[in-house]
Amino acid sequence: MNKSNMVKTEKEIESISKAAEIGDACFEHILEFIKIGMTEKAVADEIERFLFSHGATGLAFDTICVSGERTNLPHGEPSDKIIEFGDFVTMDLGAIVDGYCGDMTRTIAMGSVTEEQKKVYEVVLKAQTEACKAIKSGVKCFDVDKVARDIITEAGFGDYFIHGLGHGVGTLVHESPTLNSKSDEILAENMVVTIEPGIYIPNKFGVRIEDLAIVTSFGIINKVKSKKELIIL
Ligand SMILES: [Mn+2]
Repeated sequence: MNKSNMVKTEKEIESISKAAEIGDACFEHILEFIKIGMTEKAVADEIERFLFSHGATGLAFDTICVSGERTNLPHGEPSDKIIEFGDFVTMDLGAIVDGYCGDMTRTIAMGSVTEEQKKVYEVVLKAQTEACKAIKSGVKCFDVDKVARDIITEAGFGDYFIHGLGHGVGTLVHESPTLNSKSDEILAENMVVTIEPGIYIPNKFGVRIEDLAIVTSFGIINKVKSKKELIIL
């Protein structure tokens, strides 16, 4: 992909912004909808129903809704597992609007969290917010990845951040630039990228927080407005 395709036009950004807005509305709706005792599939179905009934013409990717131990699967498919008290639930969703993709992820807790869950969540949140602050035009992708990775590594969870920080988004949900530890691509104004660090602890749980943002010369314009602080329902 050449640079001119990575840099989005105003119109493209408008479409991606609309997709992100539908995603935010969907997440707000799901916070009311989701209950202990539902299956992951039931929640994923409701996410998709909402996206389509609020202007999506398609899905950017197969909706992810995983709970409990299954939150340690970054690309887990929604299953018949019942959402239980004490579970983390990770939802990764994206509408398509005018052919352009949305992409956002939130992890929420059902009922209560352990100290360990809280700790891991706070580390991912810090990595995510600091990486957001590090992004602007002229910055190399691996340097942004490093901001998040260093925070997670210093907290002792480096082995569990098993993917890159993010990726470009456009007509495809995964486009250039690639934000990972090896990518020396340079961010430019009006690129649209995700910021999505995660920690996935085998046999325990995982946390991922993902925003979708426009790169500018002064920082990002974050298109995902949903709350990032830990939500315990
Ligand atoms: Mn993504």
